[in-house]
Amino acid sequence: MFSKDDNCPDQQLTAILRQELIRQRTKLEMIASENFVSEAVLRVGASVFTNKYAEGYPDNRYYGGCEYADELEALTQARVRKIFGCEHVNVQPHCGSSANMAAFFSVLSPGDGILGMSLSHGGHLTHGAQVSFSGRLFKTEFYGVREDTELIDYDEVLAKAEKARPKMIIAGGSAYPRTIDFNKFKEIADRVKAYLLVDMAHFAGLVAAGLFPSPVPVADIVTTTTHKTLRGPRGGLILCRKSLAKAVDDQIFPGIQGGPLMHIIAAKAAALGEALEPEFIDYQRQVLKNAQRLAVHLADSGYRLVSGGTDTHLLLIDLRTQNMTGQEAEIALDKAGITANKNAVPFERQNYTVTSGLRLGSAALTTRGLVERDMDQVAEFIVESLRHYEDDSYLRKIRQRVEEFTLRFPLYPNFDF
Ligand code: DSN
Repeated sequence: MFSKDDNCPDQQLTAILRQELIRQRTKLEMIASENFVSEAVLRVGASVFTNKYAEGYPDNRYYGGCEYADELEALTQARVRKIFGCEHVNVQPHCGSSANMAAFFSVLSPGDGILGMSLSHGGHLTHGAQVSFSGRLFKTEFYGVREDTELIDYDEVLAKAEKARPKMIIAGGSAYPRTIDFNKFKEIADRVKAYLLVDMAHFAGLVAAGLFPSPVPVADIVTTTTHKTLRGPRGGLILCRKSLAKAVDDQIFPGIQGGPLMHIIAAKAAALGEALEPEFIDYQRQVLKNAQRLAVHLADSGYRLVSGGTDTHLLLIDLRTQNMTGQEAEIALDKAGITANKNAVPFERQNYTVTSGLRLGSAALTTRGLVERDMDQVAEFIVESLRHYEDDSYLRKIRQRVEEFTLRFPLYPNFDF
């Protein structure tokens, strides 16, 4: 990232970077797993720590010159412990997938059983899907939501756990809009002597602000990404009790990763510093209010929301009653300047490249400064775009209105390429 006064000599690269900045500025970002980091986090993520190899852990490295890397990693760990109250944290995972992989490998062996939430019911690829390492290496069973309430079916979780006797149960996911009862999961896990892993990637920011139940005191291991509601750089974390610390650390390095990305760890520290400020709680409260306002507006406009609404930053529209696919909706919204993603809905009949759902999130728009009345306008843009999803010239007109609307919420005003 360059300031307006800097000159980047690589014109070809500059053009791409500039276009992406313009895209982010002029569209409405509603992918539930995305956010906009602060300018401070951006700058720190581009620091000289990108030059440093630091395999190992603080005070136990395989390279010289790690004294400041040690200080940085210890500071980042301390901030995670302060925010989430965990006994131990590994701040090195490059992403959520590697955090989950290391968490699995720390207590499981290939061939062991796992029980995770089905992808189409809101789970995640790394919770046992066949196309991911998790489904290839482990014997997977899935639980889902009840057809009537679209809430997690804890009776089914218990029944599946008693039948399959998995060594690990996984809670959390990517498209489940409701609160999760971690105590119930723990009771079930204890009953079958399984580990409980909670993947809190989506709602970690809400947990940090005390607005969503914390899995940390309950679960054996908690994984998260840092770039969703937590509003940090792209990356992961693993939180656990002291008794599992060595097993987890050994699986991140040397188990599955090499040198940690120290510049990203620095950016994690910067974001965690922001999460410790009182304004972060205000931000997360607004994230919830914005998601709820969007949900109400869409429901009033005739759209069916999976589970009827949301307790989090995300909501999932079931488009089956509109005779539209998720793919069609995603494309239409993109033409209108709204970025979102198609998503499977519970009891999905379409394949994963088409789907019957559309997932929307409020975290990124809230960072841009939108409040409830602005979400009404956003909901109107969405409703109009979906109504006219086959009319490109209409969608182009909405695109112009969206662009004008985004000018009211400046993004990275001090940056340019
Ligand atoms: N791919 C992320 C999401 O969009 O939810 C999860 O890793």
